[in-house]
Amino acid sequence: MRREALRLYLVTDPVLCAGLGVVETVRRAVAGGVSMVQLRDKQATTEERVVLARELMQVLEGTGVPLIINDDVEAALAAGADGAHIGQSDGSPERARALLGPGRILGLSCETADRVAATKGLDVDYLGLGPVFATGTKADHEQPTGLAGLAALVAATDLPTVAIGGLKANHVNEVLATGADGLCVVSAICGQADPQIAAATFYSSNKGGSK
Ligand code: TZP
Ligand code: MG
Repeated sequence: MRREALRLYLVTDPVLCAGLGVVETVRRAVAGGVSMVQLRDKQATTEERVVLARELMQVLEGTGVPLIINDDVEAALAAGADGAHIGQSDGSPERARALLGPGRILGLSCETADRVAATKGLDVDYLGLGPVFATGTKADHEQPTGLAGLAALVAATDLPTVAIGGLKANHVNEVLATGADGLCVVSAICGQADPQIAAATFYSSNKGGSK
């Protein structure tokens, strides 16, 4: 996969996206510059994820924006999505890669230096690192890394990396300064009045406030 695809990675949340819906949120967010999309719906069945993934693939057709399915390799395969993303308790990366084959994208979440070290030799395409900051979007998330902790995790791998957790448009410069390839966000785009503007704010010169 291209590292640039990780520049602004949108993870969808069906509750936060309830107003516009996941499909319309993604359509607008991609128009605003989102470079990769992950369908994440913890409550859905594999069949429901396949249906939604197919709708999202229509929206993404011709954009070059990859669609990744969270936690559900079978749904990714059945829908013909670009890949899957797994966490530390979602089955082994080896199993996921064996099912996905060599051509699809496999992402893995890592929260600690030990977990990053354990990816050595694994056939994964990118690492999701964090949470960088505490976030209300993920219940029971692990201890936040902070920006310095993120930098240490990035330095411990040659794989492409994307930072996640509590990230807003005003964090772009600090996150990229750690060496991460991009930012992964949920609430900074999902549930925003205009997901296109929310996405575009990340890489515009006006970051919508300073911090
Ligand atoms: N994994 C680690 S933090 C997180 C996930 C899925 C949620 C990030 O959500 P937000 O709203 O961008 O903080
Ligand atoms: Mg998971």
